[in-house]
Amino acid sequence: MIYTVTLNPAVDNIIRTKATLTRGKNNRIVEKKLDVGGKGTHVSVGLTLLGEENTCTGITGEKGTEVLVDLLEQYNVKASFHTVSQKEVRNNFVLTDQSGEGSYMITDYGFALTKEMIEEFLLKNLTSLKCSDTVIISGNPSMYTSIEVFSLFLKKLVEKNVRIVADVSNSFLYEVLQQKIFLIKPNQYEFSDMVGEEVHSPEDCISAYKRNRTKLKNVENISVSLGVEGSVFLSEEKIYTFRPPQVKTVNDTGSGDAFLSGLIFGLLNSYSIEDTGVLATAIGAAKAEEEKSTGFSIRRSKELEPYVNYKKIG
Ligand code: TA6
Repeated sequence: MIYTVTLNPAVDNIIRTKATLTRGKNNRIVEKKLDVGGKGTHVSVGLTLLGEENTCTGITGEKGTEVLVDLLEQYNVKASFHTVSQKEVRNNFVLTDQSGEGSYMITDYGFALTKEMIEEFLLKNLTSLKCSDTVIISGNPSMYTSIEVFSLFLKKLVEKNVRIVADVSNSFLYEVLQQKIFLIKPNQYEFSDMVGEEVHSPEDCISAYKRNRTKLKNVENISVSLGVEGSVFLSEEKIYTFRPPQVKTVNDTGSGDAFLSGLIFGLLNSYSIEDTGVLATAIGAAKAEEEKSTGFSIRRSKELEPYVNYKKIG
């Protein structure tokens, strides 16, 4: 079974303005909609669209959970959140306009997780976890959460000997690297922190990876996202670069999460690295063409696959 874990889920308030967003001007709203927010929730939507059964879990505030669960149900995603009384679901804001230059993401902090919340979550929502399962921790807990609490959660997963995928950053990513991890998806800045040297291009990533293999020995697969430059897939046996085709960007929010759902789908279904990377890259590009912050058109991603450029490096 696959479980996504979003430790700070959100409802995205997507606001589209008529003209390009400009300071000092009255930026008239042409459309407002709510969508699923928080990274692991997006991965669950992506996996569900790809036909991969999964359970969308996490810890969220009691107030407003029904909005988030309803939004997930619209994508046929099965949700099982641990809800904390007296807390509310986080509201994030995604501003888009017709400039085609991407979105502005304005996010709330959310609330600090405690040891008790983690223990209750594991007891109530991850009870049937077994060693062949995959747990995808995607999105950081609120930054008010102590690293000890996050580390406790990780250690409990390691004890259950599950396959762990993590898309987290900052001190949470450092914590993840202390454990045996199946896949991480850092961006180039997070990867620079991991290896302790600046990386600006796919070539920089590859040479830095080769110089720092010992530091990264716990991680089986790494996909470094490099924005428009695409991504670099790094593992002991295989190294590839993938570059997305040019698309008209409507809302790039959630493209990285959609990409991750494609990576996971390919790797867990024993696709070749080429096919996995092409699938994931086309999905990320298809997502950017959508107005909402989650979901993508499978048909459109199939159309885009032939235009994904990839290179086998090692
Ligand atoms: O990756 C997209 C997204 O999940 C948005 O939907 C928005 O909710 C934001 O990222 C949440 O990011 P955060 O790092 O605050 O959990």
